[in-house]
Amino acid sequence: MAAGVARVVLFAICASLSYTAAVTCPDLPADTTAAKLSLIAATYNTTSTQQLAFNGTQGWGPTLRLTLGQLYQIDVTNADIQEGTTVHWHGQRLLNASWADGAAGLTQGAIPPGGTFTYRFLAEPAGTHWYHSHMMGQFGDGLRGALVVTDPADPLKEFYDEDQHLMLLADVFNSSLAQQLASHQAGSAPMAMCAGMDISDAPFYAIEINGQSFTSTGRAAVFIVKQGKQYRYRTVGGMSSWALRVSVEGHNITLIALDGHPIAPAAATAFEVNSGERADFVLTADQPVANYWINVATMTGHNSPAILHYEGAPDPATDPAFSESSFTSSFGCLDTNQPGVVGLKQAAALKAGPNVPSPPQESSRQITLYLANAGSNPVPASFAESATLASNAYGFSASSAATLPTAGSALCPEARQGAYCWSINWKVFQMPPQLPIYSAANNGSAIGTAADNAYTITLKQGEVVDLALINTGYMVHPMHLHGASFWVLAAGVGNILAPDGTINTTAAGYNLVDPAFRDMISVQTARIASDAAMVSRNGHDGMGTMLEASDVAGLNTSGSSQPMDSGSASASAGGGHGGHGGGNPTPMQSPPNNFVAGPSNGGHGGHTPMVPISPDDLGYAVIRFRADNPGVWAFHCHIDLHAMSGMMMLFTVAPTVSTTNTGWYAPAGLQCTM
Ligand SMILES: [Cu+2]
Repeated sequence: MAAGVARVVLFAICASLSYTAAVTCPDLPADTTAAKLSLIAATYNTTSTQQLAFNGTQGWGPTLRLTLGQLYQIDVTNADIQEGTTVHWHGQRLLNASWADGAAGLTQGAIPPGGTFTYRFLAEPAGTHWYHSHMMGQFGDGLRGALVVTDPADPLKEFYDEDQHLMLLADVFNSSLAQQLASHQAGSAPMAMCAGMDISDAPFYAIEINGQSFTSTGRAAVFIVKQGKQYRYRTVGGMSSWALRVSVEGHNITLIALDGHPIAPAAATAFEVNSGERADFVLTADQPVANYWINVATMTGHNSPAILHYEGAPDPATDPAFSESSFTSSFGCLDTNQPGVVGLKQAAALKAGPNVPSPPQESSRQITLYLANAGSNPVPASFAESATLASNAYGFSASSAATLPTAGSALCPEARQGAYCWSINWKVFQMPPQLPIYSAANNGSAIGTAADNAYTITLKQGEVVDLALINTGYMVHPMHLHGASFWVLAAGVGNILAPDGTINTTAAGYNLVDPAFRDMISVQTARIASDAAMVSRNGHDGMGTMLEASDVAGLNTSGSSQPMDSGSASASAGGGHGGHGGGNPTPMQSPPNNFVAGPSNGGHGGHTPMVPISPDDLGYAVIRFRADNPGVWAFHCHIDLHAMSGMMMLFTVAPTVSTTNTGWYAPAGLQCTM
């Protein structure tokens, strides 16, 4: 079937990125103090919206509830996934255990079919986290699960009575991530836009909450509460693309943690969550005994709700007011400035909560990272000039800068098709030819040679690093740092850089008192300065020429003949999602007016880069972290299509310890060398 073909295609992509020989992964030497768990990754259903699964479960894999400070040993077996697999423990620090980070091609090779890799790490920090495959495309195809680290001395305990509710959010598709990427590279994928902003480059099919939605499984998730009690909800943004807004009909909520770390309680009517982010909130069941909708909508307004059920209210399964045909299926494009909504514009102002460490008041290293589509976001003149300085703000050599595109000429590297190649500082990430890990086997030596396309910055152990993240386009990028949490010192829209690319800290306006501590930062889009500028937009981040849907009435049906829709046809035939009456609109079949369709890239010849955006209109965030965890750590966009197509880089924290101290090295032979 098409899906099987897609897995082969993905394997081919990986192979081209030097996933060569699969080797066995020896067991870790026994440690009797470790608590033992196991996961099995396997093909699930290649004709459904979920192609892969952990432990054979529909929806998310088993929830791992770990205790803060306990050592865990987790055996991950790959039953039959041909291109291999790995598991990343998203949000876990993995102090001195970079080898167990699960970043395929970076800290370990893929676990081959029939192979088992044993991970071992200390559970910290506490909070709501998750685990997922770190092979490209696989978490969006189903390899994801919740990981909750509980703290017996939870500083948030006073805010809630009950802590049993997990709200696991996922976007599911009728095409694999590999198919979606191929469509973009062929320049034939649909794009969702609102008010000139690029909302998603994945096709909308359905949003699942805890593995359920009217569209994909025929029923909504139900959360049971008892009147008068306060509930902690642990939300995990397991989407591979779509950002979501969550609100509970008739109830306000209070956010108490982001990415597992406490924040000062923040009341909200709704909150937004991007790919990879977690949000804990408290819901007080203080309304009349009844059923209520929990609306979970994309920013284009597609709603896939769950149900809040008070004990004593009618059974929602038989309550006609909560049937598939009775909810609001579309709100239209959502207003990102609506009062009471905590979205990424407001998240920048959220403060640290109890027990969160204060940031170091000074940094010893500043690095500027532009987030751009190398295929269509032109290089600003100031970047092109400052990148050639011997000591530039971008952490690469002047000779490396010579290989970067010049202003206005940005295009994907030859090896990447079309104009779809996301980048950091116009470097399109490619996997290094060898694992760049520090290990006893290579005596602690650093990155392999010929890894220039694997954009890598080496940090000194103990360094305090500021990253200025500059968004040059009209699409949000939820960036994730492995191996450390960071303080969000500043975020907004404007120019925070000096002409040489270094950070103008005055302009950035740091919060050095009580900034939130996170492992995700969703960087705001550039501002569309005027209606005229919006109308004149002649391209966008993801592809070349794009047209507003209102200008291409009738054109949007072109999607039905595109590669990514071949999965649509088979999924429809098998699952029959078309028959849900008043349920969610499915843009693949009936695009709403906020979707636009190709033609797109013109990457070869017809490509027209976007007009540069004024430096005053760029989105930005500045984060600070302490490079105190030796090893190799990925930094990447969590939108999987973006990471897959190049929006990734590496930080390596060089050892200052003696090479005879192998405590943080990969145990010999364990790394499944590529
Ligand atoms: Cu991105």
